[in-house]
Amino acid sequence: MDPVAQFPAFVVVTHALNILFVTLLIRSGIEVLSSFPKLYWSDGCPPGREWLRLSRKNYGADSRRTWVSLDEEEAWHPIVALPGRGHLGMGRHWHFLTVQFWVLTGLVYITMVFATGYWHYLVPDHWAIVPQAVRDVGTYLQFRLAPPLPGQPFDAAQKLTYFAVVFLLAPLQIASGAGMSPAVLARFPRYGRLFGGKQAARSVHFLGMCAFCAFLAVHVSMVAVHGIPGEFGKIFLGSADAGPVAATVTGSLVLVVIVLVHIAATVFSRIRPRRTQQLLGIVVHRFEYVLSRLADSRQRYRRRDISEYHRINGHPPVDVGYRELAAAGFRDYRLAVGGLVADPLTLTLPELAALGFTRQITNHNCIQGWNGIAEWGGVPLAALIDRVRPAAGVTHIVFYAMDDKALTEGRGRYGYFYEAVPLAIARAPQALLALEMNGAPLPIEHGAPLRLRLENQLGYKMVKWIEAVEFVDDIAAIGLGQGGYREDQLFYGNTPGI
Ligand SMILES: Nc1nc2c(c(=O)[nH]1)N[C@H]1C(S)=C(S)[C@@H](COP(=O)(O)O)O[C@H]1N2
Ligand SMILES: [Mo]
Repeated sequence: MDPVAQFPAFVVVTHALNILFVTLLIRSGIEVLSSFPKLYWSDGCPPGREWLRLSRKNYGADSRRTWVSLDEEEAWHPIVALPGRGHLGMGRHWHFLTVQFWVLTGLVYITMVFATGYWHYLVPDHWAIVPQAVRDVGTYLQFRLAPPLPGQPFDAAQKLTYFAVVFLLAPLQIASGAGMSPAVLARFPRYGRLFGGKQAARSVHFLGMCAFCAFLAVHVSMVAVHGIPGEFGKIFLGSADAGPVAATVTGSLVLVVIVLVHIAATVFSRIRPRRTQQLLGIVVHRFEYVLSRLADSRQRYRRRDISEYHRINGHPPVDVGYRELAAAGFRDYRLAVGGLVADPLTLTLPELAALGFTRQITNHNCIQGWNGIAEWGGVPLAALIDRVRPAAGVTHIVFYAMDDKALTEGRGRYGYFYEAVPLAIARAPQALLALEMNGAPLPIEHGAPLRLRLENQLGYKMVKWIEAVEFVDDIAAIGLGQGGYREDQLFYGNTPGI
């Protein structure tokens, strides 16, 4: 096969798929970014310390009006974000669906590259390629075409760039992406430290995305410079001898199909969000559940890692009943534990604490992207589970909260906050019913008198202001049936390990 005249079929196919997947990843990633359009280098995300803020909204650490992280969300246009206009849950589903196919495509590509000997055209074998590449760039800057390396399809600048994208940038994006997953961070805290923490991983991931965009811009303009019919023939038909019309038509068709997939994904997500959540969930929820099951939390941060500032999400309950409880120091608070258990219970806070008390310093990851490290003190959930003895068929534990979102949020949503947690995840190490934060009783805004800690999950599973706990064998009839308030109302996944 003459590599100069044609690309092998595996390159043609994986290249086309790659255009689709990378553009889907960029748009859905931008959607995720829009929910917390601030970037930090250090964990804790103190307001005002971001190195980049893509939002006019700016809340200070000492703001008089209480604000929550949901207020920081932006809504960006569907042209840049998938699906756009502030649909974090959907953006995540697209991102985590696409990434699986992208990684798969990448694995097939890499395997073929090495199996076919194609790697000779991709992997530099001599340092001389660096000055050569610099010279090529100079040539292009003089509006002349750089010659390909002898007997190879690419010029030196091209070869070096493709090598960097395939073997450095793509792995960096995968690694920094994993460096943001609560399950990965919980199971392998050292891995997180490799990047300098979750926020640094997030910043690297963002900069990697910028690098991909820059590559795309240059790559596309170089295609235009070299001549579209010829380049389209090579990369979409695998042949430099294809007629210019056939090449241009085929290449354009592939691109049109890719644009149509984007439009379909955007429109479908917006008009059928529940269907999208469920369909994409077939892959994504399962992946997140398996990850959550495999990655037990083993966090042991030091006292000096504790974040000076810890963001809040969710406004406290506003009803008289809660305010009276709080005013009396929660002396009259009772936790009701029932459902499919042998020994239903009602516990005062001291009775609950008597089931066993531990402390842990762990990292809290909100779905929006911020994090914070704190010490949590309370009762291992396993102790409560063992105390009430669940029936054989129990699948989930449901935690009901005291905040009615219709009253506290003002976004037209309604209903009391709740989350259902699969039994296996509720039993996992470091699953805690927290009564204390950083050595003091839980502050009101962080969930007083009792909140959940599930240290390998995202923040929204960790119900604050818990009122009751129910053991169930089915979640379909609870709320809107998706496994939690945020799953019901914002289409999030229900065992978020990423
Ligand atoms: N009852 C209740 N619990 C809740 C929420 C809420 O709105 N209501 N928000 C969740 C979300 S999205 C996050 S990130 C965490 C935030 O915890 P923090 O405010 O203590 O930082 O609480 C979770 N628990
Ligand atoms: Mo959150």
